[in-house]
Amino acid sequence: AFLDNILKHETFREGKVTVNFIKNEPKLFEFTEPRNRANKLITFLGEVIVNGNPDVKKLEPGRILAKPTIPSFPKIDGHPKGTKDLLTELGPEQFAQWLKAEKKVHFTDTTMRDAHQSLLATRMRTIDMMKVAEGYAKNHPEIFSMEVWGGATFDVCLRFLHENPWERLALLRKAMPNVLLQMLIRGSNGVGYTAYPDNLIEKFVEESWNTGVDVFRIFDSLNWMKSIAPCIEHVRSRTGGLAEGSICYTGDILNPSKTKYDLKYYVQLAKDIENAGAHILGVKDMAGLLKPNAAFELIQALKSEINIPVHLHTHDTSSVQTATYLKAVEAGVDVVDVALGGLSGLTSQPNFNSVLEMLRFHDRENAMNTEKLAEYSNYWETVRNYYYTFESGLKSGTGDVYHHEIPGGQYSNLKGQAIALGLEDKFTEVTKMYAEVNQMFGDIIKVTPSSKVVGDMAQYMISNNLSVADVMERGEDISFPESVKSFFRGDLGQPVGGFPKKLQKIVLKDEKPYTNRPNAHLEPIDFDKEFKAFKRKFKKGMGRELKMTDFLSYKLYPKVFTDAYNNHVKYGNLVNLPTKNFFYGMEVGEEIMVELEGGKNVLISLMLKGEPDEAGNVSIFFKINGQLRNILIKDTS
Ligand code: 3PY
Ligand code: ZN
Repeated sequence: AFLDNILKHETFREGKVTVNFIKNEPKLFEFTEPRNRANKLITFLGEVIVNGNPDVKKLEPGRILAKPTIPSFPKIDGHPKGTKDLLTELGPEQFAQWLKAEKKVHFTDTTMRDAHQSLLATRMRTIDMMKVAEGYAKNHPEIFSMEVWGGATFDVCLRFLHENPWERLALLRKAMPNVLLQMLIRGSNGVGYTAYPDNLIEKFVEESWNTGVDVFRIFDSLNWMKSIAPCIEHVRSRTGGLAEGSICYTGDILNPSKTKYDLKYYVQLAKDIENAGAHILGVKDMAGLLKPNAAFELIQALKSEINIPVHLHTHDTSSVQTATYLKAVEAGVDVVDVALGGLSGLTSQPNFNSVLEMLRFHDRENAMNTEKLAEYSNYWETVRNYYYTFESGLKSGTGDVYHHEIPGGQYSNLKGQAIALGLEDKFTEVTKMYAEVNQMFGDIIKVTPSSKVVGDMAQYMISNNLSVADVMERGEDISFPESVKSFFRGDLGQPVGGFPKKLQKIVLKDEKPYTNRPNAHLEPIDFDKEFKAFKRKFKKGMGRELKMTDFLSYKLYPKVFTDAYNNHVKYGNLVNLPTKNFFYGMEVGEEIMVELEGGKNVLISLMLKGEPDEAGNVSIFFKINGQLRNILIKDTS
């Protein structure tokens, strides 16, 4: 490539080469793609081979990572007509009416978002989704929607997977052009953990639609309409998609002593969401607290009090949520969320394959090819094994969830942390403290990010041996976790019934909380000016022009984006690296085919891995398309 650069150089071709030619022409060292890309790729592989992927433990000896079987699909041009086609044809308002008039129950498949967020710490990589995306959309065009984006996936893509979340969305859109793609958005908190300027969220919604999102499930972690309503408005004004305004369900409407979140409360909130312009009402049971009989009452009331379709989401932490779906179906729910068998159950969604069987011959049955779906379930079960280091260790359902009310995603995280620290026996203590902190905070809605505040406080109290009484009595001397201060300051909005005043004073000391929208305190983004500055700052580029979507990633997560950018400059695009090699490197003698950005394939084999020399450098020999390449990697272990 170096010689190639010399031969192609103007000075050389014109015969004007002097002794300093090579020294003065840094361009000669800029190797053209794809050689440069392959070099970057083996640099990453070398790092993982020598030092491991910092995100995982080394592959445990003896663990077999079997090759998953990809289900076959009809080799047809184009995709069979699905819900996305219907949305295009009808527009969101009429589409919602169509959905409401449907007799059969519909399904959202969460496998590619919430299921792996809740079971595998959100680590599912794009390549494993792409292997089945096209076939799935061709085999199952009758699916209502595929939840594929938002929630924690955005952050984790950038932070841990070295992937661009926007690119994931665009790829999935291309593979599944016929069915609705769905995302989860945390109202004014977007896909982050704090409030952002309104015009940033607006732009984010617009670009999400442009890249591929059709259904926006919008919630607020305190059920605060002032955070939900503006986001519904963004969807209505900036996209042709569906705004699914959602209520987060907590407590138990069947329990007469729990009066804060009763049926009346939920029905009123649903009406507010409908009045704010939502096309669909989401009922987001993030902890899986909605019991079967409560579901019947709630869904029946909602169906009679509002005029938009109702979409139910739950987590199977208790392991009885399939019964909840049966009751909800009988009460007239329009859509329910399920995950393919291999990634279902426990803190994830109920099992799609089993829910279909449960409803076979029911008068609201939505018949699907269950044999084919079983093949997809098997695919995910095999793929799941590659992510075994992210499993939480949870083995069975738990009835305790009705007491501590910890959301599915958070529960597996906390449990995993406790197991990793050898504090499994302390986990019960953490969950009990979580419930106590919730009461101390005034019994709040707990879902990202408010759930994180409760979790942080519970862990802080356990590790500092503090009781609720200690906090209330000697709180002046306690320096509270940052997230707790921020919550009581009003950064996440206002909880139902307001903040407990005494505790708020203890936490904030002399700081004054605000009571209006946190966004009102944030300067709007000057897109023209800041986007230009952004392009200057990251001018090394990513082998392509920087886009508005990159800028949005940066504004949402400045540090995470900057790290991801630097990684990209160093390692290139890693999205096509097989998952086994991304996490666990390569074995000597192993040979892999990787598609480089731009479509070229390279064959990479690991020939030899040396021992660290005196300086700690390890020499690694690869073959790239048959040519030997040697790199040195510093052993930092
Ligand atoms: C998220 O906000 O990521 C959630 O999944 C909340 O349940
Ligand atoms: Zn969920």
